[in-house]
Amino acid sequence: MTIAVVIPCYNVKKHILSVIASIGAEVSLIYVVDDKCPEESGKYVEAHCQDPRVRVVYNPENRGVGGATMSGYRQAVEDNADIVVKIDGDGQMNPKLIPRFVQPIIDGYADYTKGNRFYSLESLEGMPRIRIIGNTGLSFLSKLTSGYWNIMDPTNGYTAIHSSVLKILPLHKIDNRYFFESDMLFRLNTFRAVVREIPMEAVYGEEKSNLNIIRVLKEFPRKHLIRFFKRIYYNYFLRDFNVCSVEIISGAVLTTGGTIFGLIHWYFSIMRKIPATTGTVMLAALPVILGFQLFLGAVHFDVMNIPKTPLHKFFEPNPPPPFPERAGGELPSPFRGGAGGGVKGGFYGSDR
Ligand SMILES: Nc1nc2c(ncn2[C@@H]2O[C@H](COP(=O)(O)OP(=O)(O)OP(=O)(O)O)[C@@H](O)[C@H]2O)c(=O)[nH]1
Ligand SMILES: [Mg+2]
Repeated sequence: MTIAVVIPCYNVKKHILSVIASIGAEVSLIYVVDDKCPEESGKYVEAHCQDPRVRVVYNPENRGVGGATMSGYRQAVEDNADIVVKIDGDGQMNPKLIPRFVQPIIDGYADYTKGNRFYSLESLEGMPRIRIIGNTGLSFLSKLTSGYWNIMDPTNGYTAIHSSVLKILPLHKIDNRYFFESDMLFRLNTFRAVVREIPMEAVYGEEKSNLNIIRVLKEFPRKHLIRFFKRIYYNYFLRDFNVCSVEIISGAVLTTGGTIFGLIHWYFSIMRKIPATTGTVMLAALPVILGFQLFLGAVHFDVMNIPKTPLHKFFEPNPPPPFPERAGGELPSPFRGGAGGGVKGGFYGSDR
């Protein structure tokens, strides 16, 4: 199992060597991605770091944290890494936690793991208040957009991914700037990859924040909205058509129909100064109420529809032989214990 670490670097000269030095022996490849860094972090690492695992990748132009991470991902896939971890170069992410992030993937419980700074309430004390409020709002938006209703802290950049899943992701389509972590979640959901969260603490030290809140507020809601509609279209109309799709269509027809009917009759009753009859009011209100209930049903379906069977297992180079070929030709039963029998690691388990 080859574990690689990608470190996007932009003005992190002060921290990068100590970040690399704290990466444990479980990691065999380290990609330092110089994102056209004005401080030339890449050259600095080449000159001052003797670690044989380190390789510096240079972006020809500044692409942002997402673009830098993608360059590292591509190189790691090319070098046949099995799991690729991403940590920042500014020392905010403790490399000692890497084993925590890769273990669920090795054990077959996840395709992608990401940090969550909201587990420990104590650790939140160190987080700037504006960031807590912003993150809570963004987390809810991200649940809608990505379909991972169980995931908090979507902008957390401490992540690990199985390379088989990395290979099927359209890396060129993923957002290059700060939206990239949220975009990753959206893309992962379109493949029904399993995402798990790892509790972690963020360190907010003396480093200067590069995050522009005004830009985030301007950019994120629009990007989330576009991806939300894409996800609904992909998951409920293109790839599947199920009870949720019917609820969405009938909910939309009933609420818009009821609203239009109600507004027209409201207008006429005001113009003619004649109050609408109970029947007219009912004909407007009932479809709106029913439509809203149908939307609620669709949301409930979507929340229950979180992917649960890890995807990377299906890409194993040597999949287990079909059941009858196993020990003694006897059919293993999931209801019988013992060697060779039953379901292993939940691979063949239900997805729902
Ligand atoms: N700001 C910025 N960071 C980049 C860029 N390219 C790569 N990075 C790296 O991406 C990582 C995350 O960037 P940060 O600016 O620290 O983002 P953040 O951790 O979400 O925000 P802070 O809390 O302000 O540190 C760091 O390792 C940067 O060095 C870029 O163009 N701009
Ligand atoms: Mg940072």
